Amino acid sequence: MKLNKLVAIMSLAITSQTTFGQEMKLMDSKATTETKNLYKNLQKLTNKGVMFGHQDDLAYGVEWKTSDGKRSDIHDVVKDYPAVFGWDLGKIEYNADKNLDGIPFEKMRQYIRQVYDMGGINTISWHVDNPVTKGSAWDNTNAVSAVLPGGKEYKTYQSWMKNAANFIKTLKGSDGKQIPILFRPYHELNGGWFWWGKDSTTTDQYIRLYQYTVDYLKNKEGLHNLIYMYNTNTFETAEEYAERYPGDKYVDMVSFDNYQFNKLNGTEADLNQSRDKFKKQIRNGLTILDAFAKEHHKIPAFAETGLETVADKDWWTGTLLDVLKDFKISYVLLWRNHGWMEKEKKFHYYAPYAGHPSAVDFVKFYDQPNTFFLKDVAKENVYK
Ligand code: BMA
Repeated sequence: MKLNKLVAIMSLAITSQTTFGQEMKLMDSKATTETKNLYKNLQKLTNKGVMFGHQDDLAYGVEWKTSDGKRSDIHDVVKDYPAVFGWDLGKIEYNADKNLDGIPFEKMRQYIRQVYDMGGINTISWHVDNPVTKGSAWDNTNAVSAVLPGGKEYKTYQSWMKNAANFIKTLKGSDGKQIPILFRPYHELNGGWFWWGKDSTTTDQYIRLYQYTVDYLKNKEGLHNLIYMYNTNTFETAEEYAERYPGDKYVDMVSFDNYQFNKLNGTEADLNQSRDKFKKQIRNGLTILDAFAKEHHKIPAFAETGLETVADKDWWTGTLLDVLKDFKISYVLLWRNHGWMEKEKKFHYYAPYAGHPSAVDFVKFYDQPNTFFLKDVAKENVYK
């Protein structure tokens, strides 16, 4: 073997070791044992394949609205659950009974426990209302300066964070342990639609908000079961991705969201165009994310994606996996299976259900050795 080839192979081995190696540590030095173990096992799993995640998976599906927590559109198709389950805290700020999409918090708590008990992983986002106007998260009226120390809604926001913290504190497994959560606050930060987004905040304000939230939950509330995620929406350059990064001491995982959009007019041309654009975007995004994760020693994830109604029957292997197979990424999460939306007069869902045209291809996706669902992950005992 030529020396330069040997050096190349050795440096490759070293790079991949330092990427997801032992020195990657949670930024919270007081993290619970289960949380530390989960982080360590996420690194291990990321080297082997990609976990499949789904938002609100156990709560409802396209054709059903309530369940005992066993039903899942994914399970109906592959007889296995996702490995990662997404939940959203929107409306916890008022101690409401239900979240913004109608899931009773009481039930959410049970689902999260069930996931942990089964050996799966929970991730939480928070579409928190605008603290100034009390409009939705999508009300992008400037609000960040008002909630930072000295601001006029500081006290209100403290109480909102307290309500979120109190809910998180109640998340315990049957073993009595605090359940580790991949927490993804202030997501899609480079979009302009949320009040913490680019159109309503400066870079400095965003970073202060993120850091202040972490410090509050970790130091004031004493929560040590959170793995913090940095999350952007679609982006083009490494500079754009890094612009509002709150720093290595505040983040454990790095991620982005990116959806495929087509006009859903059913034409071949429309689909081909949106598919090409999406594949290009996510390949570019994952390439930049991979380099950023390596440089900062963080675990990468593809935190939200999907094509509404999965209007492409080979989407799972032909589009999603066709790009993901070239990257090391901890998980990919598909957004929620709401079903029919009366107001919008359209279907809103991102994962297949039994009998859906893409279900056959989804089984193919499931059968790949490098796509992980609950059975694969439960075997690994990720909290041990
Ligand atoms: C959006 C849509 C909304 C939902 C929100 C928060 O993408 O699914 O219907 O309220 O996410 O889950």
